Order: sequence, then C-alpha cells, then structure tokens
Amino acid sequence: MKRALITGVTGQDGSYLAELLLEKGYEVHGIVRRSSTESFERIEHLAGKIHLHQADLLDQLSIIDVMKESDPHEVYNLAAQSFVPTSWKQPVLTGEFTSIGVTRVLEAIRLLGPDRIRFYQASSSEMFGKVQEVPQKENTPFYPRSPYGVAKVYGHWITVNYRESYNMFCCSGILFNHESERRGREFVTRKVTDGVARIKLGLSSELRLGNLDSKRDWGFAGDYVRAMWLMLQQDQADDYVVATGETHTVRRLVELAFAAVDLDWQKYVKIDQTLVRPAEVDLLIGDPAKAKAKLGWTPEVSFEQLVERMVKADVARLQGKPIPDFKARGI
Ligand code: NDP
Ligand code: GDR
Repeated sequence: MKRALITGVTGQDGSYLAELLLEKGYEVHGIVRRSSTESFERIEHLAGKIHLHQADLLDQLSIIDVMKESDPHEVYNLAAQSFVPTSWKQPVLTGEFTSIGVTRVLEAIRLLGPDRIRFYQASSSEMFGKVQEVPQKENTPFYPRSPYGVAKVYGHWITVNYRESYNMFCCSGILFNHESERRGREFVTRKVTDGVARIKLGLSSELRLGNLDSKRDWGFAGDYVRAMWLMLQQDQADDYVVATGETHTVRRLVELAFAAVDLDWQKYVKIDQTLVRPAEVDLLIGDPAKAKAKLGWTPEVSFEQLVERMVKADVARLQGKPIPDFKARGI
C-alpha cells in the first residue's frame, strides 16, 4: 500500500487531496499544528480514515519525526501562510512558513529517503505577479508583487534546486487560483459567495470589496488536486502550470454570484479602499498546455458552475441545511 504525507491537510486543498488519495487506496498521513482550538472542519468527515501527526513547518525536528513515523512514498507540501494581504502584515513569518518551511521538508526527505520519497511543492501563479507575458507558462519570468509571492518564488527554486543537486524526485506545481465551498472566507470568491448568501437571507445588507478590476484564472480545487497527484506518478520529476486558460475580473465574479440568487450586485457592493492592496497582481491567465499534454489533465468544472455551486453551498449552510450534492468528490 502506498503511503502519502500531506502538510496543510486541514486546508482547502489538503482536504480534497486526502479524499482523492483515500479513493486511490493510499494510507494518508497529515501534519496538523497545535492550536488551542482545533481547525479540523474540512477533514471532520475523514476522522478515523487518515492519520494525523502534530508538527509545525517552523520546527525542523518535528518534521523529521513525522517523516519517520509515517514513512511516506509521496510528500505533498501544501502548508503555507496562504493569504496574500497577511503577508504584508507578517512578512517575516510568511517567509518562515512559506519559504524556509519548504527547505525544512526537503531536508527531512534528503535525510530519510532522497531516493524513494517523491515531493510535491505547492507553488503559485502569484510568482508571476507583474505581467511579463500572457498567458503565463512554466518558463515565464517571475516578478512577484507581495511578500507571499516572493516567498513562493523561493519555495519554487529550492524545489528545483534539490531536484538538480541531489537528483531527488521533486515537482513544483504552479497552480493558478482554485476555489470551492471549502475555501477560506477571507479569499475573494468565498467572501463574495458567503456575502451574497447573507444578503439573500436578510442577514447582511452590503458587501465591502477592494479592487474589482483585477483578473484571475479561477478553477475548482477538486480538479487541481488531481494534477498534484498526477505529477508524482510520472517517470520524470518536472514543473507544471495548472490553470483553466480563462480569465475573469472580480467584477464578473460578483455579477455572476448575485445573479445566481436573482439580485443586482450594484445595489449591495461598496468599495472599501482599505481592502485595496499596496501592490496588485492585475492579470493572471495560465497556459495549461504542458499539464494537458504530459499529465492528461483537464479541468472539469467551469467558472460559471463553480460560482453557482459556491453560492448554493453558502445559502444551504446558512440555512442549516446539508451542502448540496454536486456529484463531485466528497461533497
Ligand atoms: P489554506 O490556507 O486553506 O491551507 C493552508 C494549510 O497550511 C492549513 O492546513 C494550515 O493549517 C497549514 N499551515 C499554515 N502554516 C503552517 C505551519 N507553520 N505548520 C504546519 N501547517 C501550517 O490553503 P489552500 O489549501 O488554499 O492552499 C494550499 C497550498 O497551495 C498553499 O501552500 C497555498 O499557498 C498554495 N496555493 C494555493 C492556491 C489556491 O488558489 N488555493 C493557488 C496556488 C498555490 P491550519 O489549519 O492550522 O491553519
Ligand atoms: P489571491 O486571492 O490574492 O489571488 O491569492 P484573493 O482571493 O485573496 O484575491 C483575488 C483578487 O481579488 C481582489 N479583491 C479582493 N480580495 C480579497 N481577498 N478580499 C476582497 O475584499 C477583495 N476585493 C478585491 C484582490 O485584490 C485580488 O486581486 C490566492 C491565494 O489562494 C494564494 O495563496 C494563491 O497562491 C493564489 O491565489 C494563486
């Protein structure tokens, strides 16, 4: 039986990836960090099916211990301080988790099984930052625009470097924004769908947002974890852009979300300058040609379907009803 270790298993992607690996017959291990209140909401339904270990990306020995206990064939490094605005407020901590944390995981693998443990790094389209080329591909130059983006560039290159220095099987997945009903409420898609649901149900009267003009290539998280797994099943380790190849403004996201409950967004959305970022990433659109050709990966959920299902899920949740069955993994 194959064993996998996931850092960031309590996060959006961690929960979908754990489900996918269980479906594929893996023994799944996850790293959780100690906190006075548990944040296991996304993996509650997996209790008893996955093995949780306490460790922290800030603590090298804790990672080595977990690596020994779980003895994985594959390691997926998804843990990070992943919210871009927080990276301006806590740039040093963001660097510790999101940059040096990657090296700590790689060092644990180098120590315990450089020839047999395969590694996936959660890299990000935020590394592209200021537009250098459209659409963005694996070899598009990086120009990050936030401490988070800068930290992810380090994580990407240290992954490439361990592959080249030690011949380790290390892949960097450059994933564009991917969302779901499990997305954290601070990210714009979920903030919008949760806000729309609250307004529809009379629980709120307005939705405050920042820049409506930025453009993102948004996909469904359940599709994207499939690409992570596929990367580690290849003969050669490599880096891949994972994206839909379509881009939409935040304004279009807002229009669609309000339209899903028959409301006119212009009556409810207020622009709040405090939500505008010190430096913005204006346009992201990825070219997934390599992932399609080499991994056989294609996204299955469209942007319109994604927005609609997220609004429906938030309405149901706020009404105390079960989340609708979207005929997608684990929902
Ligand atoms: P989330 O923010 O939902 O999850 C982040 C996870 O990291 C949580 O499980 C969190 O644990 C954990 N974590 C944070 N700091 C530490 C630490 N010091 N030690 C151990 N665990 C820690 O992110 P997503 O699931 O959306 O994203 C997964 C990864 O992919 C991240 O690295 C993100 O930067 C990257 N990414 C995400 C994209 C997206 O659109 N979603 C696109 C491209 C890259 P806790 O529950 O305790 O907070
Ligand atoms: P992003 O996602 O920064 O792309 O990073 P986010 O959803 O936070 O922002 C997307 C765009 O929406 C604009 N925006 C707002 N954003 C938030 N959060 N809240 C608002 O009120 C708001 N109003 C407008 C932003 O300015 C931005 O242009 C996500 C994270 O998951 C990263 O971890 C990941 O690496 C990248 O996606 C790819």
